[in-house]
This record gives sequence, C-alpha cells and structure tokens, in this order.
Amino acid sequence: SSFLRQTYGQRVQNHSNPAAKQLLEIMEKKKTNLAVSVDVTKSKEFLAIIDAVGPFVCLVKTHVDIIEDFDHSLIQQLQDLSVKHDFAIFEDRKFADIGNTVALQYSSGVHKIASWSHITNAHPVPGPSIISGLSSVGLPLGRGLLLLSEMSTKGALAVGSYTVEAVRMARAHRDFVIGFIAQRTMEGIGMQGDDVVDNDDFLILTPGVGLDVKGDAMGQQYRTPREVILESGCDVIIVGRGIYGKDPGLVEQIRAQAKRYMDAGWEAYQERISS
Ligand code: S5P
Repeated sequence: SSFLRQTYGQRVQNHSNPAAKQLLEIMEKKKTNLAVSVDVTKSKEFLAIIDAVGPFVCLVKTHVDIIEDFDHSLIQQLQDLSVKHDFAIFEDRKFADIGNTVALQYSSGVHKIASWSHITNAHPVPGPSIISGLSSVGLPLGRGLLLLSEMSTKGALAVGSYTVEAVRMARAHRDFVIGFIAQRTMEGIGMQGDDVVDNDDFLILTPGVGLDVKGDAMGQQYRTPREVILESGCDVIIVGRGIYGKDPGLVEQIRAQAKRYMDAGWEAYQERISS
C-alpha cells in the first residue's frame, strides 16, 4: 500500500478520528512506534512501569480488569502520566457482545472505560452491530476503535474470510474504526482491488512481539519488531513481558528494555519508509 512509505506525520491528514490523529502525532513527535502492554495486578507496580516506560512509548495498553486494588484515583494517575509523558491510552477490553451490552460495558460498570481510554478494541464476531453499539458511546467522546482481525496465538480462528470480513466491517464505519489488531496489512492477507482503496489508511497495531523468545507456554507467538514493521507493514509494536519481564520491580531494567524495543521498532520503520 502507498501508506507504507508515508511517514507517521504525513499520515495524520489521512485521518479524521481524533484518537487516530493523536496517536500518529505522538509517534511522529516522540519518534516511537512502541506500545507497552502493562499486564500487572497491583496499582503501584502498574504506575511504576508506566512512569518508567513513558518517555519511550506512543501508547500504553491496559487491562484494568486485572488490577486487584483498582479505584478511580488510579485512572486519574494514569491520565496524569499520559499528560506528563505524552502517550495515548488503550484499554484492551476486547468487547465481543451485542451492541446494547457493549455500549453498557464501555460506558458504565466499575471501570467506565469510555471516559478515559482514547482507544479500545472489539472482536468482530457479533457483526457490525458491535461497532454501532460502541460508537454510540465512543464517537461523541472522540474515541477510536480497533477491530481484532487476527490474533497472535497458535491456532487462532481469526483467519481467512473472517479477517477479510473484519476489514469490510471496518471500512463501513470509517469514522470510529481507526484500524486493527492484526499481524499484517490488508494486502498481506490477500485483499486487493476494491477491497483496498487509497483512502483506507487503517492503523495496524501488532501484539506478539519479542526479541529474546519465540513464545510462551500458553500459545503466545512472538515475532521481532523488524518482522512486524518492515516485513509485515504494521505500524505499532505492542510489547508486554519482553519489557517488564519477570520482575516488574526493576525500573532501570525496564527502562533499558523499553529503549531497546523503541530503537528496534524505529529502525525498522525508517528502513521501510526509505525503501
Ligand atoms: O492477538 C493478540 C491480541 C492482543 S490485544 N495477542 C495478544 O497478545 N494481545 C495482547 O497483547 C494480550 O492480551 C497481552 O496483553 C499483550 C501481549 O503481551 P506479551 O506479554 O505476550 O507481550
């Protein structure tokens, strides 16, 4: 696609959704395509990791429902860090229900995700109504949605026509759907012609990224930043355990790992835009 050789900064103008614009602007300004996934269960550790990786990331991805001592002051502190370090917030909620239910899950409950998360995501499995449901809450707030059109895990069912239909669903809701959680571009999954039109500059955010190991004991599969950004044409690398590792208390080590992934991701991107 022609977007592969555009800079993140040039691509801002391809978007009208505020969350998509914000993310691309941050990537251009901070020179990073790294998102860190902070999958820890204690507020103190969660905030310490985010403060440590903040300078190196465009985006922080959360699973707030795994935090044991959650309360709303945590959200305030997360928002303060997002201003301090200039990163966007992505609650990885993976909505998967009917429109009415997801609208309630997105706006209400303990976490009130729509009120603080710039970006969230959904499985396309229920069909287009999941987008209308989430959009009724998120669009007026300037939020953006990613569809999970593929997954990183061994044996994932999100392949073939499922992935193609996810892209078609997204194209019909271009105001709210800003891109995909996926492993490759639309061309990479074999879409061509009418299915890939020039103004469809979807963002591709890719988990399953690691430099040291190929997977975990529970089906996760890792590729390198170079494979993801340069060879597969994705835009953002999402890294969790590769950065905070087995000891989330070691701030200096976490900072060094974040820098290492940021550099690898940016180098792959520079090679891509100049190819
Ligand atoms: O296909 C996917 C989609 C997602 S959002 N595979 C994934 O691993 N994820 C998420 O990315 C997952 O929920 C986790 O939060 C993160 C990967 O973490 P890591 O520690 O394996 O890098």
